[in-house]
Amino acid sequence: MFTRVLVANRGEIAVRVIRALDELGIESVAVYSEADRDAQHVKRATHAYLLGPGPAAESYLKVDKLLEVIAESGAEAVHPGYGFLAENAAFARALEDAGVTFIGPPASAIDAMGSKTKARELMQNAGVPIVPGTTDPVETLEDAERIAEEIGYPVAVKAAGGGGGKGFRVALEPDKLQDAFEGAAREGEKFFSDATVYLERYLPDPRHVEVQVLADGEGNVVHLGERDCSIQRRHQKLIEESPAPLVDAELRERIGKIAVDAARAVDYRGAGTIEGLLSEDGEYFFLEMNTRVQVEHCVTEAVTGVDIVREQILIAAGEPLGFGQDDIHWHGHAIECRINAEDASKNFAPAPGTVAHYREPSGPGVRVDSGVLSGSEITPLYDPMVAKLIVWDADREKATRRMARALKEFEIEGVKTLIPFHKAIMASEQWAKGETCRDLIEDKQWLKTLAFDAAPKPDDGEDETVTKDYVVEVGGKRFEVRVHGEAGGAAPVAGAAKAAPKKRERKASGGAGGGDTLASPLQGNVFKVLVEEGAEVQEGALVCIIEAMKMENEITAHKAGTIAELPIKEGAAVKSGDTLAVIKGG
Ligand code: MV4
Repeated sequence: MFTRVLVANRGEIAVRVIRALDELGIESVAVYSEADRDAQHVKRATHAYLLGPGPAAESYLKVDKLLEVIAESGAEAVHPGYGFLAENAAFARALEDAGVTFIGPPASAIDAMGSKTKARELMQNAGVPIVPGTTDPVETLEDAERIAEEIGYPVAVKAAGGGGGKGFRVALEPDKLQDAFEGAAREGEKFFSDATVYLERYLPDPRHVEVQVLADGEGNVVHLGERDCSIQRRHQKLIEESPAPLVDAELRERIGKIAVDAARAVDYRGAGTIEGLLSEDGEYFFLEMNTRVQVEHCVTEAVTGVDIVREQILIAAGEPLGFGQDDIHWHGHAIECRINAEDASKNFAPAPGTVAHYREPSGPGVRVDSGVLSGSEITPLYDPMVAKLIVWDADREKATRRMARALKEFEIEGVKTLIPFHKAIMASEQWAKGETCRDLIEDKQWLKTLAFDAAPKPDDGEDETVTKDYVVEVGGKRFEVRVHGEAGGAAPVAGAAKAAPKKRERKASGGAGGGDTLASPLQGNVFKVLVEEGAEVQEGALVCIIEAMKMENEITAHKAGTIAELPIKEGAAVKSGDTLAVIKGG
């Protein structure tokens, strides 16, 4: 067994891995960027080393620096978590060359699954069902047009280097194919330096159902059942659950076998996930394999009792699996909500900031995996997840009530999060019926109802408005009241405060700067400008796309009118509060 393991990641997954190491009696080595000096993963690890400046390219992605730290710390193995270097075959090989164990699959399996066209061909040869379409790259638009006719519209165009929905476009009809083809290629080039695309039949309203597998070095492969991750927003999963609402024991066995076959076909070792689509008529198709631990692994842990991260470490240390397929039993129902620093009412705009107050829910059946504490900064440098809230209960309905209860207990102040969104989904009829909730997530009017309480206006030097919470007792009954009043004026509640209450809430991080000005709700780079000066726009029309926190954020017009000013350029940086457009009239 290892005596010291380096965790090449940050945030909640680094904490998760450190916990598993601690339970195995293994020392942990954390690494961190300058932005993460006070992070929880750094505090919890046995040892910690600075990698470099905040941007991931100068810290968490810097292979040379990591290799230096690995050597200096004496770590014998590296756990990559998810994201960053987790699916980087070159990193896995560099470790191997340095005589260090990569806690993950062989580099050859990462490579095999990294190219989606190669993976589709391998899977087809292994008898794993793939979505009908091409296994070879589609070189030209003319080829695409011919093949799309054979497949039949609508077709999905996907980037071969992609995955997780990056470089995924749909052409509903022939005259939309060029846009889809070029869009997917452009995104593939941008994110993966690979403009290769392939075509698939587009399945209407499928479920995203994925199967967790574990494989040891002795040829034992087991599956831990499925997770349903159909509730997504722009290919970011928001809610996951296990078991999947539409999967019974028979289907579980069938897709479990498909997943085991897929893993065997690439000589897999460690924990991996077969992602697939379950069509409306119950057909299951392989989509791609994730060769790492996933964000949503916790729901599988809850229903099987298997500690997936511990198993990863044991397998990498050369131990055989301590159980077979017949030892795996599923019990109850688990749901995970990703608590992102995002404002669902503003089209899921990122809402970075400082977590002023933080208190996690607890009680029966509740697990919180998080990397933050009160005072932590959610920076636009990394992904926006503040915490994962996972609940378990005997069945789906009970688990739903437990999730609603835990969401109510969760106290996060200073940054806007998806808590109101999750509360609304848990209370919805669609969720109760086990639907994908796509109609809700894409409904701008519904999302607007999730708006946060109005925050005070920025200080304009004159009649500043402040918000303060008070507890009052009326006839012995306790009430919590929120008072919006003038800062310099008389105390809004008699006797409650002598001095003017201090401004407590952070300035609203979204929406218009007031009047005609459309202000940027976030810091990022202008990816695309979709209007011109002088153009007429409707309220809600797409004005521009700002790339931040690895996401493309659609910024829409806050009112109807004419674009009078448009001081933005594609590729340029914008700060939160910068004017994106001035819209006059309307
Ligand atoms: C698809 C699809 C329909 N047909 N592929 C790919 C990445 C993943 N994030 C979702 N992906 C999809 N691939 C074909 N051929 C529909 C989706 C899809 C989806 C699937 C299940 C549940 C929710 C979804 C949300 C968006 C897209």
